[in-house]
Amino acid sequence: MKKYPKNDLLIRAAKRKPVERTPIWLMRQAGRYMPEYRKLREKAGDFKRFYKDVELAVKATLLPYNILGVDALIIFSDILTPLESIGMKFEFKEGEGPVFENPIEAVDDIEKLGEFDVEDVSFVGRIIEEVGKEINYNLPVIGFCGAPFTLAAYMIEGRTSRDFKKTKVFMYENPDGFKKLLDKLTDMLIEYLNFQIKSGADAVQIFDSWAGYLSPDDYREFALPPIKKLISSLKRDYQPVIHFTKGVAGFFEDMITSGADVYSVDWMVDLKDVKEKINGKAAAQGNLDPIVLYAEKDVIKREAIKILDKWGDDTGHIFNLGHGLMPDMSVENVKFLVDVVKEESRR
Ligand code: 1CP
Repeated sequence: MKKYPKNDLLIRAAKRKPVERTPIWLMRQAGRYMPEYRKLREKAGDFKRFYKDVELAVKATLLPYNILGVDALIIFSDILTPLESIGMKFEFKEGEGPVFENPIEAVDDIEKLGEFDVEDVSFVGRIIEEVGKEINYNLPVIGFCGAPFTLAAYMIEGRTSRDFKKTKVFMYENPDGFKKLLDKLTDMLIEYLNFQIKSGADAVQIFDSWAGYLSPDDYREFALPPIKKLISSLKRDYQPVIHFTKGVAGFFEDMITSGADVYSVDWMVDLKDVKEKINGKAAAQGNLDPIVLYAEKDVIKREAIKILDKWGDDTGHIFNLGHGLMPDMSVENVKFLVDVVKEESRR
């Protein structure tokens, strides 16, 4: 039976209910910057084997629980995890990231994609269940997925990109075909996130990491509608939805119509403006520049307090970075940030 988490600060902040202090967790909190992570990674051999191995993935998820003392655990997986089920073939190459064997090159390739079968990702459900049990339901467990646009971009580029040339040319030349792909991914993600919630996820985050490369018009036409459909199709009880977009400054007003409980923003927007624009209708997450963590501790403290002050004492803020932790960051500095936020945000 699913249990409600004992420390529910994140859920309360997401629902704008009173909190004693600001909850904090960090994107990419289980990652290469931790020596313990690197050991698990070595044991697994390759990254895909790592996230499919329930025992190892649970251990990775738990690392920030024991080492950092964060207020939520995001399951160890990847946004690309469900894509194998629909026939996408990819590997994670050392130093390169994901590389696809069969990227989408033409509208015909979309028709050839298979049907999503949630059984193919049953390991994700087991990881969520096991993490909950391991921590005796002390903290919320966050499930996640990539947003339809961001996943489509990986499928078309076939690898990491800095300009999304193939994706955009495909989108401009075949807008209907591109929307067909987004629809297909949206249906898959509805099933995938509902499965994660059913397996015990206490919150879900949608990562639209690359939508910030779109013009506001294209964001409204292509990226936003599938997210609205995804969020409105989730069967949830108390579980909040967190919607993350990187590079959101140009269309923040549009983003906040997606229907999420929490909007996760990067450091290129001012949290004070975010609060004003949200106007009490949702919560926000973010938005420390991760680079701050390379600086001296007094700088980390000063910049963290600056963010806390921008939101003020009201509930509705979840502290996080504007994007993920990097592999060469110091665990000591990351832990220091967590401690500072817990201490300085006490009401
Ligand atoms: O070498 C390794 O050990 C693999 C590095 C790695 C890790 C630790 C990858 C490959 N994925 C992950 C885990 C991961 N990915 C998590 C786990 C939970 C946590 O946050 O601790 C999450 C939430 C993700 C999500 C993810 N994967 C995103 C969205 C977040 C973001 O950073 O914007 C994206 C874009 C990916 C794709 C991906 N997977 C891995 C890499 C190196 C990349 C990025 C490649 C690129 O820049 O395009």
